[in-house]
Amino acid sequence: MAIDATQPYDDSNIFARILRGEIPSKTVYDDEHALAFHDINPQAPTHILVIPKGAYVSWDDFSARASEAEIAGFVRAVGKVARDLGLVAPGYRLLANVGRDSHQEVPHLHVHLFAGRPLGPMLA
Ligand code: IU
Repeated sequence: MAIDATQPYDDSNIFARILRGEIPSKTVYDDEHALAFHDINPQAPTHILVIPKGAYVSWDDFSARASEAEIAGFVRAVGKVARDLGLVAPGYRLLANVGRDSHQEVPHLHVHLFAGRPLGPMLA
C-alpha cells in the first residue's frame, strides 16, 4: 500500500529493521552513511536498493534535514554501487518513489538501481 510521505518517520518500517540488523538482507554495500542491498522482488536482472542510514521518509525530507556529510555520503554510495557492479558501461536507471502518487510503499527513503537488460524508454 502506498504511503503518505508527509507522515513522521516510523522506525518500525522494514528498512529501519534491516538497518538495525533485525531482518537479513543481501547486502552489496555498507558504510557510515548508506546501505545497499538486493530488492526482494527484483524488476530487472540487477535491482538494488540504496538507502541512507538516517531516519528519512523521502527525498525532500532527506534534503531538508540531512547533514552535508549524510547527503554526500548517500550520493557517493549510489555511484559507488554502480561502479563496483560494473554498471556504468552497460548503463543503469535510478528511481526514487515519494508518496502516494508514485506508489512509495516503504517509508524510508530509497533509491532503486535497475540494470542488466535494456530498460526501455523512461516511464512517467
Ligand atoms: P517503493 O519505491 O517503496 O515502492 O519500493 C519498495 C521496494 O522495497 C519494492 O521494490 C520491494 O520489492 C522492496 N522490498 C524489499 O526489498 N524487501 C522487503 O522486505 C520489502 C520490500 I516489504
